[in-house]
Amino acid sequence: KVKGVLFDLNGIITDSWAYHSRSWQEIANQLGINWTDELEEAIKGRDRIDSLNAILASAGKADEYSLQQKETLADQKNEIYQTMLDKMNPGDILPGIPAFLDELTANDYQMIIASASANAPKEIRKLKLEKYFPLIVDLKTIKHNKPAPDVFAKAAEMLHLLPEACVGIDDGMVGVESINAAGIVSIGVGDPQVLHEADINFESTRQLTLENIRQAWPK
Ligand code: B16
Ligand code: MG
Repeated sequence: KVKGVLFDLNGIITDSWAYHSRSWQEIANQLGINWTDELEEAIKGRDRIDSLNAILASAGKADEYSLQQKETLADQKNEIYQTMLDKMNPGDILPGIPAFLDELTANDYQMIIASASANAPKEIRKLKLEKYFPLIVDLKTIKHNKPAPDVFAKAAEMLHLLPEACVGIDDGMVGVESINAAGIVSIGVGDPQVLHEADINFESTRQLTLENIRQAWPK
């Protein structure tokens, strides 16, 4: 029986993926790298340095930058993102999420944030969701970020639940991969063709209800 729900943050709780994307596009522009839909999907949910490496690799430029130059670029991206983050408020919570969080709380499910983002605690504060998410996986306690299983495996462990007692929700390919690798039922929210590896697909966060999940996954 499912007792715990593990939430990705960017793209599930809030649409800050759009801000991440815009920040990276500014960096790509600056480097003269062409932005494509494929690139966008490939980096969705990847951590900062992995995202930068994927952007550089897409233009065959991965070897042209030293580690230090890459760190500087990653810092620049985070500065752009942080400026956007300053304006984040509860109005930026995605549709359907407040009702879903209340429904889960009323039905005694446990909840935790399993995000690849170092900015997750700040975003939860900005969105005023600390009441639902006193627990956020601390990236310092894991070895490998998504798509490795660590983030979601750690989230289940922090709830003192076995993987089979949890479901994980993510909007990125690497996130769905991470959930699956942890042996947890995966819900992919977004384009089902992109997130075809997910056990359950929803096109929008509006569809996140207990009833819809039970119908899609009767086990
Ligand atoms: P930061 P999620 C991910 O968050 C974002 O989707 C991804 O675009 C970002 O690069 C990554 O966090 C790292 O974020 O630069 O803030 O540490 O979707 O896993 O909640
Ligand atoms: Mg995400």
